[in-house]
Amino acid sequence: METTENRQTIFSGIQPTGNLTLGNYLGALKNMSSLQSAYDCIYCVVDMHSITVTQEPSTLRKKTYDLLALYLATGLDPTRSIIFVQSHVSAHAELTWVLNCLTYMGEASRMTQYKEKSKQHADNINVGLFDYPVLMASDILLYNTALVPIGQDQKQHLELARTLAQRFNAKYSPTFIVPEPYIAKVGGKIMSLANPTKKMSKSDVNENASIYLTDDADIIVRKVKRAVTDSDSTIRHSASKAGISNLIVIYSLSSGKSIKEVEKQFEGSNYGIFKQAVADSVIAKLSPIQQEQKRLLQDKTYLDSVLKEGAIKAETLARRTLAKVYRKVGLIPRQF
Ligand code: ATP
Ligand code: LTN
Repeated sequence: METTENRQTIFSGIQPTGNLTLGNYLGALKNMSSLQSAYDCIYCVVDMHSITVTQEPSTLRKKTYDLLALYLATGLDPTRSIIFVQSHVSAHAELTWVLNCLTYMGEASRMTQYKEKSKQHADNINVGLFDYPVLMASDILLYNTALVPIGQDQKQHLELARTLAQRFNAKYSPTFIVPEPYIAKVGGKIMSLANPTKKMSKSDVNENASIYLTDDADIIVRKVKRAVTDSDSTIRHSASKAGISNLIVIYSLSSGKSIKEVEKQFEGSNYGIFKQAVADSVIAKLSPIQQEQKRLLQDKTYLDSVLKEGAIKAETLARRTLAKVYRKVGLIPRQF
């Protein structure tokens, strides 16, 4: 990692569960990759977050490698960034314990994601699910993170991380950097194709609601053509045209054109022509990523070497912070 004194640190993570969607790519992965040129980046596969809902162990193992390969295929570069799996650095769980003791039941209960997931998994509302945002705060705070690229849905969790950092700093002494969210102006919330007032989500049960990063060209064309739009026929970005606006954002991000340019390009076109162009630009973006991911998954030795190197580097940084935290709260240093 080319560390220079004045580069800020970025930390972000994605859970290795569900089928990642175009929303994950445009809202998170794409930015994670481009930020590498200006920041020291740390990117984590947050497998411990995944087990807050029931997981089949063999599927979780497979999905962890799938996500790692996807990270690399979208351009995350282990020679420039630290790329690792959360459970390989035990300091994440250890800092969570300390931060738990500074987190109020009330503030954790107010988390929207906790409330939603509790409804979705009513038979398994476990303490881990409740504690999810504290583990996320630990991920971030261990690395002196200045900026956290996330989608809009994670803003509330980041707010809690900020609160916990400030609370710890005030109670003991300045220790943690108070992190800022980094939310893309365009693409921070890609909407569902089936219901454009709802976020495109990898846990949506309706398969037509999301474009999965594994979808082939035919499926992408079919899903985009079926995307819910209004009965008007102008291709214009506006609050009253949620479906078309979402497709404009998707086209804009996958083609690299601004919203204005897209509106201009399709002035006078109909929805059919526009939808085909959206599908084509998504396919052009995703297909090289899919091929590279497939190639990488055949090279387990390489993937394991990336994980090893990433964990060693992350461990060194995380231990340093954890030791400081333990000392400040009054836990005596161990003697071996
Ligand atoms: P779930 O629906 O199971 O909660 P998710 O689709 O939100 O999952 P996460 O693993 O929680 O996926 O998110 C990974 C990253 O992708 C996060 O930074 C999240 O904010 C971002 N993200 C997820 N969905 C979208 C979306 N529709 N638009 C933009 N960013 C998104
Ligand atoms: N909660 C996040 C995933 C996540 C994360 C993080 C994101 C876990 N730890 C640290 C940024 C920084 C999610 O569901 N997208």
